[in-house]
Amino acid sequence: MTSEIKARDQSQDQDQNKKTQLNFSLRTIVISHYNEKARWALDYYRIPYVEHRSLPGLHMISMFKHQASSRPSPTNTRCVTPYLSAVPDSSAAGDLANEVKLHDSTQIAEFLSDQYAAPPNSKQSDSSSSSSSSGPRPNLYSNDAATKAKILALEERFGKMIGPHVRIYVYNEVLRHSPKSVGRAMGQNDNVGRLQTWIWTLFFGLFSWVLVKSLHINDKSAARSKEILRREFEHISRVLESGPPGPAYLVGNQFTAADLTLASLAGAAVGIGREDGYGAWVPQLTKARPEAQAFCEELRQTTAGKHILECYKLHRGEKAPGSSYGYSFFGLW
Ligand SMILES: N[C@@H](CCC(=O)N[C@@H](CS)C(=O)NCC(=O)O)C(=O)O
Repeated sequence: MTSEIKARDQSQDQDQNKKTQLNFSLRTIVISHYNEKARWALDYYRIPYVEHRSLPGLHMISMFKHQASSRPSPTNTRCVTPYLSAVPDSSAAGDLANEVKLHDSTQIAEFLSDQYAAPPNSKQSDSSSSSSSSGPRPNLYSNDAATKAKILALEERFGKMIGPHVRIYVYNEVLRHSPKSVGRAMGQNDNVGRLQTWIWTLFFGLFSWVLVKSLHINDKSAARSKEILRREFEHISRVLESGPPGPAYLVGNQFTAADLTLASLAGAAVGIGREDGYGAWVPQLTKARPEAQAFCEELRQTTAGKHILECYKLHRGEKAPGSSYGYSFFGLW
């Protein structure tokens, strides 16, 4: 390595450090796949953050003071998660006018990539870096406008065609067809503070009923979602199979926000869990009803399914060093 490259790398690392002088706090519904996307983007750029985790329904309490200005979609409330806030550390201590507030996983990934990706033409910018490589990570959105538009279009597609259908399909299995203990376990396994665990365990029947009713979860909607997922996996498999020679990614030969979005939103459908890097304990379809296990296995065998498993293996990595969990109410919430 020449001294010129070394000096450039050092200055990039210093630049990175300067930028991490923002204090990041992420409010999540801990098990949610859209929240996994935001967590993954933070972990990918190794940005330390405090995660304030909630369970579905109880997130309204955690998000009460941080609501979005409007409902992003008919299936969301103004308490929608993920919610990322970034407050400058020393330069403007306490100056909340400079606070960054983002209520959408794509906006979060784009913001982090803009701020923390390796600069164009640097040695890291065009490599297909795995989670173990050091130095700033490549841009998740590409520096080329046409490529970025493609990535954003795929993200939007997955946000509509995968995210909501994985939610309906998985909730139908877990809340309506699995033993109650599996649904209750979402509030256990170190997912949240102790008070939330108690409330969830005690009132699980009520939470489950509200989720099922409000998200219109039943066998008919789940069957429709299952079919949509099956078709979407076929489509994604074709995209991956028709790509340029070299490592198979959705856009070009490099891991981008399109792959990250697909892997986070569809992970639960192919049985991804905490041991694969998912940032929470989630019920495993591999342990659900035989028909759910069979569908999980069917998806895992597709090119798209294999790609998701591979993305977790190569790019999910660990929680960003220096990150922690935020608790309130005497450490119980
Ligand atoms: N388009 C949004 C969707 C986020 C979303 O659907 N969040 C769900 C969790 S899976 C949520 O917070 N629902 C509860 C609510 O809206 O109050 C994103 O990508 O961030």
